Amino acid sequence: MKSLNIGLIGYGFMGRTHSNGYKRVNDFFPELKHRPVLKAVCGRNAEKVQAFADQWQYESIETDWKSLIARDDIDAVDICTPNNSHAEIAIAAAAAGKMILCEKPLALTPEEGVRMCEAVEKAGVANTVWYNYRRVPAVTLAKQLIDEGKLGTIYHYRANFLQDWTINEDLPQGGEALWRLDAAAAGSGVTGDLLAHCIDTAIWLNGSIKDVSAMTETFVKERMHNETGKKEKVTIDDACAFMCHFENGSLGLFESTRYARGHKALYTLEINGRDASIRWDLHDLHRLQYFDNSDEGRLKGWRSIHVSDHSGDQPYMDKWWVPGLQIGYEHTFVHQVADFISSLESGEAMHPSFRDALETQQVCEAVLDSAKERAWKNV
Ligand code: 4PW
Repeated sequence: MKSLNIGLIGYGFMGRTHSNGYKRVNDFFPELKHRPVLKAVCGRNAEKVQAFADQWQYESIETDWKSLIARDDIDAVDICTPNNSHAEIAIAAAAAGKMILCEKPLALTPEEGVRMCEAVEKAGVANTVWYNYRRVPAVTLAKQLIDEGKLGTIYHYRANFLQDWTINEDLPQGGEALWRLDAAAAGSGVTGDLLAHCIDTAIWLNGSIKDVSAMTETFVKERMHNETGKKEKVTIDDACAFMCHFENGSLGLFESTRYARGHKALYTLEINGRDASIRWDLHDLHRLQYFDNSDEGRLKGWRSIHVSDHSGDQPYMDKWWVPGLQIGYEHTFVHQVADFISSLESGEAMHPSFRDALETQQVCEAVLDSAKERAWKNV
């Protein structure tokens, strides 16, 4: 068994999901020949980063990401920092010859994304972006059914990502804890944070997006800064909806908001083809809803497929428990680590790569431009 030494930069919510993936992968994917080793975790606050290292059993800590990248004992750099530092860290890590696993969205802008792609491609280092929902078994099954042509010509693609955690007007913005509410750190609001997931899955399942027409809204115009205590203008989009044309001729409708009272993290998608339709819902993530128009008339109806088959026919599920038992959100990260290691071993390309994530970034940019200019925008 070879070691794959991981250097994690940033240790918030995503640092935990990734660390869990590294720790569990070999237990459930015994065929892999590499074992991730939690070599070092990096953060600016030594005390807090040490506490994280102790909890998750990282061997060492760093307080400067440049020192982490310079270490000879790090093979892969995992970037879990706010979005405005992805480009600088990734470009330096690529120059140091490190493999890179980067949190989504890839960058603040497509320009940054292009430089990141050029850096990893020039260095020839393995790279991926954590668009984890591709690796929900039911979503991967949807991909297989679409690729096999079971849906026939696709007419409609619609997706929502709904949350409600910023409705409170007294919620502060910015700083280390609430950087997702600061456009300078995050790039955008729901567009880059939530719709980016929907766009990544959509491009993967249904191909490229040609043009978009969007609207965004910022419902609460001013918030107190989390660290300075001063009231400041809110710079992010609180909600965004857009329609689009896909290159394959189908129409897309996307909506995301953090103002949908009652919804904490509801990602849903539906795809309608000539011959069949597919529906999926993150809150029922092990189920794929499927309507097949070739079913016998009296039995025709939506099937609710519980994706838990153990025979190997349903993606990833043979790795887990026994038929009928399900898995959850955290397993998507275990799957991404497994696929990343397996791509290193087989030499097959890993997806989503930085290049794939750049396409999502370009759609996000077109969406934000379209909303600003109130006009259709080509991607
Ligand atoms: O990437 C997204 C996050 O920023 C996640 O998939 C869900 O929404 C959970 O937290 C936020």
